[in-house]
Amino acid sequence: MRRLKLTATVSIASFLLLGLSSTANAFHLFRGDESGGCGMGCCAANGELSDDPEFNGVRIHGTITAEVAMLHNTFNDSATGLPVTHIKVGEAVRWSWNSAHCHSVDGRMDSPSFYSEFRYPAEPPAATALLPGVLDYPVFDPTPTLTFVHTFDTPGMYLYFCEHHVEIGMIGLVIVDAP
Ligand SMILES: [Cu+2]
Repeated sequence: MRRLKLTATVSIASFLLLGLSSTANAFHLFRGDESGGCGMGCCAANGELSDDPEFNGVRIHGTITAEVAMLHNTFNDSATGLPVTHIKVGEAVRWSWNSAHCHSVDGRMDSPSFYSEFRYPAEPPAATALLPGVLDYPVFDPTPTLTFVHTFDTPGMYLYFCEHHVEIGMIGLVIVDAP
């Protein structure tokens, strides 16, 4: 009887954990393909991504004056602590993947537009998971291995989002002042 109870308890616990895990995977723990390729449009990448112009194989950026961390499902500007970034024309913003998960910086609804593409770090930062194998919830890692840099050359307000997490509020704003 006792054994039966124990088995039942373990089964219920496993069911709950499995349910939680698969729901979470479907929701926002998605990280593409574990083999380092692409999964559902999210591909592995490394180093610095940019859509700034290239000259002789080198990306030409403005001075990077703002840093935005991509956390669980938010954009966090290091200066404001909010998903709001304030710069001047000609300056650049650097976004960083601070965990192993899929994100994008998608500003394609504005003009001029910007887009990082949908990526996850091929060499994930050494972020520890909250409950490894059960809830691979990312803990902030200050040493990102994947970043995206974009230089803003036109004053204005630029609303952007992460295409994977937009429905749970992963939206940001860049305000670019005239010089
Ligand atoms: Cu995201």
